[in-house]
Amino acid sequence: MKKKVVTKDELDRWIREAKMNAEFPQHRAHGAYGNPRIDKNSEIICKECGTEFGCDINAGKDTCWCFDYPNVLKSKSQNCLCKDCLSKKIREKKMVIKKEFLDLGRQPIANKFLKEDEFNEEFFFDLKVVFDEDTKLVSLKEFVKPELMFNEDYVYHTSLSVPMVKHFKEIAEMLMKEFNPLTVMEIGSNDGAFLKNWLNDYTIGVEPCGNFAKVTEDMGYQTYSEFWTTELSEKIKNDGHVDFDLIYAANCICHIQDLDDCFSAIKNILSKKGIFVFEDPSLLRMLERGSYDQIYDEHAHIFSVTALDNILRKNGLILFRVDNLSVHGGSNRIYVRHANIPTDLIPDEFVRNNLQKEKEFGIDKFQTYEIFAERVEKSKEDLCKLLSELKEAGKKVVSYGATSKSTTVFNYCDIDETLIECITDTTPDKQGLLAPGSHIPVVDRESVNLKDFDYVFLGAWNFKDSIANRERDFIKAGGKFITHVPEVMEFS
Ligand code: DWN
Repeated sequence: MKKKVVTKDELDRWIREAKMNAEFPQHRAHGAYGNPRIDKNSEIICKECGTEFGCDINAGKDTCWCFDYPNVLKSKSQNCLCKDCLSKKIREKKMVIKKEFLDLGRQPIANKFLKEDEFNEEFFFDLKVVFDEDTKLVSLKEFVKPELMFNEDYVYHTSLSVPMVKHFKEIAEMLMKEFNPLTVMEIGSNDGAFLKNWLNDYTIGVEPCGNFAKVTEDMGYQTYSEFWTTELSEKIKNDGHVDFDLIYAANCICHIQDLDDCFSAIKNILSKKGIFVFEDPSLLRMLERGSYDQIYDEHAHIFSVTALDNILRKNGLILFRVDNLSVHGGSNRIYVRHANIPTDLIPDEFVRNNLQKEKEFGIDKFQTYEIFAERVEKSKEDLCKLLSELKEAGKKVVSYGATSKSTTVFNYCDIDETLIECITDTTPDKQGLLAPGSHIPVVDRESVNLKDFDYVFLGAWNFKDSIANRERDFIKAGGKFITHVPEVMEFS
């Protein structure tokens, strides 16, 4: 069943409605019309568990503590509930309180590079971010239809990134050595950078982008060109595959909107002693570095270990190891097994350390996200100011890497061709097209002499060191880099 998302606005509306309902002598914030057991004092009896609890209305106040919760008792015959029973009811009804903390404005599909004659049809949505008080998960308020993002035209080729190819070879070798799995499945197998390290007789891929599914099929790996769902896990079983000893996913699980379905699909097809390993950008690193551009349409969620621990448990899985990685601006690799099958894979000290570190940072507190939002606004102000000043001074700026992340930055900060002349990118499928929303031209790195520019904005700031090293001549010639992570600055 899909979760009903309760936004702050809806909550405010409920509170207003509840206040209006207070015209009745009895308290009825949750449809509790005519509670027959209102005592003379402020205590009333919980209809569900029979315990006495305090009612602020009965105590003579204008509002009650329960006005802060969604109105889940629709029937007029239902009476007031104590806090515990009300929370349980809210959970049962799958209503979750999600509080909005960040608005990154109108945004396009981050990887939909386009031609001029496609401008009229360009899709935009409101990129807002919410915090789930229950699970502590950070997600987009409005999800974009997966088919609009992940289809035949998807342009991010893992194998075009030399550091990422090395990364996947190393992780495959480590998993082989430490866990020795016989059967392997990768979810989000892209162009096979991870799969190719495994024997194709025992390894399959799942990849909704048809262009990439074809690549791995051609490499000899059976590839299901579908989105990962419980239904697909059933289909794979029905096709005769035995349960998998290793299920791996990199930069993919955070793309999946319905996490309960995703994890129950994993549980359905993971062998008894099997492990599920996935890596995605770390929420803690994003908050620490102010890298708000990790937020875009594809990233339905930005994971903390805390939220994953909560959601995995809910789905009968348990997290037993966490590796902190530097890739993609700071990621976590999460190791998971079945919760109810005893093994020697018990949660290690890194799990405890990560949970502790996140707690100390305040990852479970809404206020942390309000502070982050202020930092994001400041980053926008600083970047706009810097680029406008450079423009006025007649300086030329080029961007390096037409990344998904820079789609967020350019659209949030209203940066267009007047401030950044073009973007260089090594991906042939992006070259010759215009960047989503900002419509800044994307060109081949080889076609540009960086020395014709005064400044290079690092769209791919996560590869800062390797880019700066490769482009030493630009620096030697007096050129400067600009980055917005951890704050807007120039460096050379
Ligand atoms: O999860 C995702 C991650 C793994 O990759 C996706 N949802 C999409 C993508 O995000 P991204 O586009 O922000 O990723 P990168 O790896 O930071 O950027 C890649 C782009 O930058 C490519 O188009 C290649 C380009 N690039 C370049 O032109 N020169 C990258 C480097 C390092 C370079 O030197």
